[in-house]
Amino acid sequence: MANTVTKKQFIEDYQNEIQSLFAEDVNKASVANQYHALAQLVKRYSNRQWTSSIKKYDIDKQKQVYYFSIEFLPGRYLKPNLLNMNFLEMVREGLQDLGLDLDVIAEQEPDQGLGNGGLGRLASDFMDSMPSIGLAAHGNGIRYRYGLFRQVFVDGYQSELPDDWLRNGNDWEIRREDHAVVVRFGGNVYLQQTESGHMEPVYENSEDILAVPYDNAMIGAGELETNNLRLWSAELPHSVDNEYVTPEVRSRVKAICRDLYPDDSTYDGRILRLRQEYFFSSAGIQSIVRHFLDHHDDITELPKYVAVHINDTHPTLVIPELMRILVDDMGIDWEKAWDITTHTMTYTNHTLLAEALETWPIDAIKTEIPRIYQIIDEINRRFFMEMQGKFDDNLITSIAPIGDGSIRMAYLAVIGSSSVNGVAPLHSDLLQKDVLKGLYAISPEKFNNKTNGIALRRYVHEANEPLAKLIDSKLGKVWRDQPMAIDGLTAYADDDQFLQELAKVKQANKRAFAKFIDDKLDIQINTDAIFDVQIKRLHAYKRQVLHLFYIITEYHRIKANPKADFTPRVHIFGAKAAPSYYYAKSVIKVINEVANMINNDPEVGDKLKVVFIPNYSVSIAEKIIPAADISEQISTAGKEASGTSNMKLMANGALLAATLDGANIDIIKAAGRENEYVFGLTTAEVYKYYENNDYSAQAEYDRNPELQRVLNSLIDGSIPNIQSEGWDIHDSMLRDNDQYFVLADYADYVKTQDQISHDYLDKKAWTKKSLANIAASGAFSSDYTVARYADEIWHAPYAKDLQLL
Ligand code: 26Q
Repeated sequence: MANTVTKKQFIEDYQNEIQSLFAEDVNKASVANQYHALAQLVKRYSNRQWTSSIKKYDIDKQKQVYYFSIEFLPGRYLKPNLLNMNFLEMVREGLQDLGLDLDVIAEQEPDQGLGNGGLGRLASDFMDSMPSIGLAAHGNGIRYRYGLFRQVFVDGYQSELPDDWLRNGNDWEIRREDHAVVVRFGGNVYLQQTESGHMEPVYENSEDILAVPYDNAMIGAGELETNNLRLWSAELPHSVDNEYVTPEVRSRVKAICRDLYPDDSTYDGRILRLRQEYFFSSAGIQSIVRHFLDHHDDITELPKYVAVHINDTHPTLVIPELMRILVDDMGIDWEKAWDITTHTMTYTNHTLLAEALETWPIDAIKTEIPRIYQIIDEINRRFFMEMQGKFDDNLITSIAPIGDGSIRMAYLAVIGSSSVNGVAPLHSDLLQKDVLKGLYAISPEKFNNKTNGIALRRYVHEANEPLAKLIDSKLGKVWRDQPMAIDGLTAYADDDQFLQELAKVKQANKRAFAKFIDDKLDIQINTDAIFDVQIKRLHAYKRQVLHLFYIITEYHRIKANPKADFTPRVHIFGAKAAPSYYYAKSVIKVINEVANMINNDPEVGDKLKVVFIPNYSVSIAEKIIPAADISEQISTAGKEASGTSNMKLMANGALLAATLDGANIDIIKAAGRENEYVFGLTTAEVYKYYENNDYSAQAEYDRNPELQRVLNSLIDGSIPNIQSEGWDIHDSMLRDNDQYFVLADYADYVKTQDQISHDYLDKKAWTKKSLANIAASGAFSSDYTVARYADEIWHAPYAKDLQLL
């Protein structure tokens, strides 16, 4: 039931909240305290719905979904929560009456950056959509003491500082020590026969760690339902006499939840990461089984009432952990336990990069979680037994959970689940044909696609209020509730007045963004320029260098011909590099130095600016996206599983400059190719180069003088203040034969960018394209995505009548 609170009531409650928390009057309180009190009050308002959702799920025995993810990237909660409670306007006005500004107060909230990028943010978008469609689905993750590092630039180089997000406390969470569970690591384990005849494990010298949950309300739109995001924190068990605990033991426990691993692209088999994975997998499964048994008698009915989702391979240990509980703790036979487990588990893959597939050395698993090792070994043994005779031995060996001295997490996840999905049609297709080919051969029925989606409430309704209100003025509010209804905007494609209003909204957003950049970085940008945006993690396959090469090309052209016509551009980057990713850090340095060179060249003036915004985060994304004209989605075809910034930017009226990769393909289909800028090699062409092994970066270089000038400029001293970084890029292109086909796509990219510069001058035609993108964005609402997961993967009911496509 949605809350109703009048403005008058809110003002009184808020004054009381500040009084009781801080013993001062509203206007005397610091902005920080104004924020804390507001968050506390919103939490109080929302708690009633939370309790009632959870109670109702239990009474109705509604199927519960548990979404396990080692990362969640919520950003801020205040405004999205107010929006979903339908309190945004009321609170804004109430605060105004008190002489306060909601937007100023909201800026006080630290981002919760408990994720690296796309995967973690997708999990948080799902957390918004699930209660919004009335689906009983809860998150399970880790409460990292420090989130993703804070990025600063020192002399153009990335430097990493700790993200101390909990310094002033977290107003949203509730610590629930009464729901803590013990997670067991290490020691020795052997099996002993019990009196009743079954084998029971006996543990010696194990390390017992207390997992304490912190619960966070996930408030659905209109407060349809409120679900739980449970983040676990590691502590010493109370049974351990604290006085006798050595500092070493204490710090081993603390280490588990201290840091988020900041690498999202290359697999790094550090033991602490394995401990993190088992820690939250075990804690989550224990608490699910405990809760289930409080409300049900028959554990064999688990798959009917519970679905456990494995978000990428990081939580794969939920599979052997559930087996352990069923077999060891509950005395269920293996076959029955395996049947329960495989019908409960479902898995999503998020990557096509071979180097990112997780494997763990057998020895590491044996040492850290010996009983889990025995269980995986048994899963592996039975897998061989079941498959032998049915399939070729080489095939079986190549896809077994254990092989080459390692546990292969993706294979274990597929074998232990009833569903395996990719995150865009191309990606799902390549999983079947390439990455998981062998497993597809033995169980094709498990494989399916679920195209990613985004929380339009955050990225449009909240982050771009002027656009949302303009849409309301034509369509009413129906599109907020039924996102596909936004395609009603196509009726205004020839309405000059509407197009002008739309252009005005974009212009106002660009001015607001320009002010932000001026205040923050002291860079002045021309709001008549094309705002050309690339915001995502820094990775070779995402090809920020291709974008950089175009910028250098533009610069060379201006210098060669300073008087020529030029459509002004502002190139905007936001990107963090993994601290150990040497090449990515060189790219950051070079972009920063090219920015310095261009931004300070009086001959360039207002025509060209390059802005690299440090510390890209969810809250910064919310400032950039509404102001974007061009969305750079230029990964090598066949490498980006889906992408999600592509969807966020199109929903805000940016046009794609894109390769045919990931969900770009689906966006292009939905909005119409004539409304995007598509270029570059196709996946088939890329694979052909792999097969024939006949790609020559040198040949690309040799045939294109403009490209030669770009590459030469990296190493001939013309970019001030770079050292070996220019060579790093140059070498990756010519010495290492350009693994990601940057040079192959350069000419087509430049041509496409030039077309953009030309087309932008026709304001009306441009705005029409922008409108086509906005009107096509409804299909990418994560409300639909989670509804499809619910229908086709989890078989879980939800209340909302969403007209599915
Ligand atoms: C693995 C092992 C050890 C340490 C870290 C990791 C790790 C951490 C994060 C591996 C991968 C990630 C994140 C991957 C990711 O964000 N993938 C993106 O997922 C998006 C949502 O599906 C897609 O849109 C993107 O295409 C995909 O790159």
